[in-house]
Amino acid sequence: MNEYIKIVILLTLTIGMIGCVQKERERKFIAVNLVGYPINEVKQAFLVNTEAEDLVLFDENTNQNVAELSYSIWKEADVASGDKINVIDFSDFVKEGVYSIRSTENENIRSGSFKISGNPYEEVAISSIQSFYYHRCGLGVENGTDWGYNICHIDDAAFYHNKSDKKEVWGGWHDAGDYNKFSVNTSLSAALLLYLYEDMPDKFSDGQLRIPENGNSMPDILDEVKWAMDWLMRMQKHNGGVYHKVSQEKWIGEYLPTEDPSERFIFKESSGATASFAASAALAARLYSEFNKAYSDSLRSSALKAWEFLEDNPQSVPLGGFKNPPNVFGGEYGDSNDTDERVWAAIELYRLTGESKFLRYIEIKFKNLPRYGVQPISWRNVNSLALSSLLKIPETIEPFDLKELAKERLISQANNILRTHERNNYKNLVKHTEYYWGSNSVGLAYAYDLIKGYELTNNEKYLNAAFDQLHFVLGRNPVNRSQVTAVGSRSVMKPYHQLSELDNAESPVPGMLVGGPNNHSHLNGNAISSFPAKNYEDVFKNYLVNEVAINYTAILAYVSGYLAFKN
Ligand SMILES: [Ca+2]
Ligand SMILES: [Ca+2]
Ligand SMILES: [Zn+2]
Repeated sequence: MNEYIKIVILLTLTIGMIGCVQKERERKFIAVNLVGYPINEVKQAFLVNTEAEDLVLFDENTNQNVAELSYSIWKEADVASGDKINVIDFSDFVKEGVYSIRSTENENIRSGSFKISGNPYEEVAISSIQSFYYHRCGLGVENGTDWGYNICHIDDAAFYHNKSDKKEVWGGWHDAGDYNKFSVNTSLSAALLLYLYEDMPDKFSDGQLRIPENGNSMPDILDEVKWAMDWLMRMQKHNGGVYHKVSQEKWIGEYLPTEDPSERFIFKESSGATASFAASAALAARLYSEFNKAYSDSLRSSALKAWEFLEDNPQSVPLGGFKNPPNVFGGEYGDSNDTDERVWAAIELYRLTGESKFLRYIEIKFKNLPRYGVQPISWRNVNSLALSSLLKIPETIEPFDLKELAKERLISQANNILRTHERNNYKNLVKHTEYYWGSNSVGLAYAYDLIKGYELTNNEKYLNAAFDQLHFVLGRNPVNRSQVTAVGSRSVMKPYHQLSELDNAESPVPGMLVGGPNNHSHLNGNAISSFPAKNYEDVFKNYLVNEVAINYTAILAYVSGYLAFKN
């Protein structure tokens, strides 16, 4: 290719890009939380890239205009999306119903419909928790809905490094759009659901979910998590270590769970998986004890055995974190720093046993925990979970007050997040540089930190900003679509979730959070938009933006559950 042709192509591309940017900027719409707004909270919608003097709140049931609306203008365009936003505040409107916001003169300027009701987020929380049932591996899923499937993957699995040897590791949750199973991600997801239960136990009951354990007198959320904990216990070795994952060698295409022909293998143990398991099993042992003492005892001894492995192996196992062997592709979930997972385990084991050795470990390691820049909760970073759990220890901790230090760190983290919130015109919590794979879960992880900031200070500014992130995920965003499958009046309908794509049901499994806008990796190298927050499409094959995952949905469950049930 000669230089001249290169320049022509470059110019064409550049002009194309400008055209594309221009077109994106011209997209005019009204962005709302497409589920709705609680009666007594702040209610805001965004009029995007246009002005309109004639906005009304339209009652969808009576077909009447019920209020005239005004807005305030935000002068600067939003950095992540390029959008110019005008804020419509209708907090004063407190009548329950189903509404939309419309221009009376331009019928193209209208929002999707949304509710104003006492507790619009209860259905979000419950459907996100219910969705875990449709990730269960190793049983026939059948509950009278459209998304059942026959028993799958009962042959899990042979050891990758010794293929003639096998161990029973059926059970657990399929990780994401695919069917592999990862210990660190399962422990994290289970723990988030358990913390939600711990923080508001009277909101969770038996009979709440459509699962086989409905009616066994244990709260259904605990039954669902038990399915995962049972699997994690099967993943434990005799020496206490926990195998890192059960997975195929490489991706071989899309199948229904039952029809997946891939051979699956158990990979070696890692200290990250072992420490995360020790934390989640100790937490579970504490919460299950009032319902099932024998089960709680077995979780407790498994958690203590995992801790023994960690004591025997003070360095990361393997050094540098888990790596896929050569010729193995797909999820790696490697973590080069397991200190945060170990501290989290020690905190949960202290809360379970009261043994002073765990406290001594926390004291020594605590000072070495990285100070917060801003790090969202993930399978490789559990600092926020560890600190917020530490703060639930009722007594003062000697010799120096760890709790004061934890409190100071969590509040400083929350304040950092508020600064992003103030800069973003969409009032979400993700910096424009943070639209990488899974950005929706990053935003909700920050909302978790804000909820902790609120609990520590009672200052509503943290809580309101957490609500704003939920509004973003549920539709008040640059792509004008709820990022939760089949939840909200306009939502993700084509997630990368093999079951939802291949089954006969019209709608995907409801309640799953997709990864969301991703500006760091593009399908076939093609960016969807030149703006980070608009690199999203509701297209099955684009797993980089539209894949679901248990850890995404678990953080959605925590945040939506907390905001739904806090009163
Ligand atoms: Ca139950
Ligand atoms: Ca880590
Ligand atoms: Zn399965």
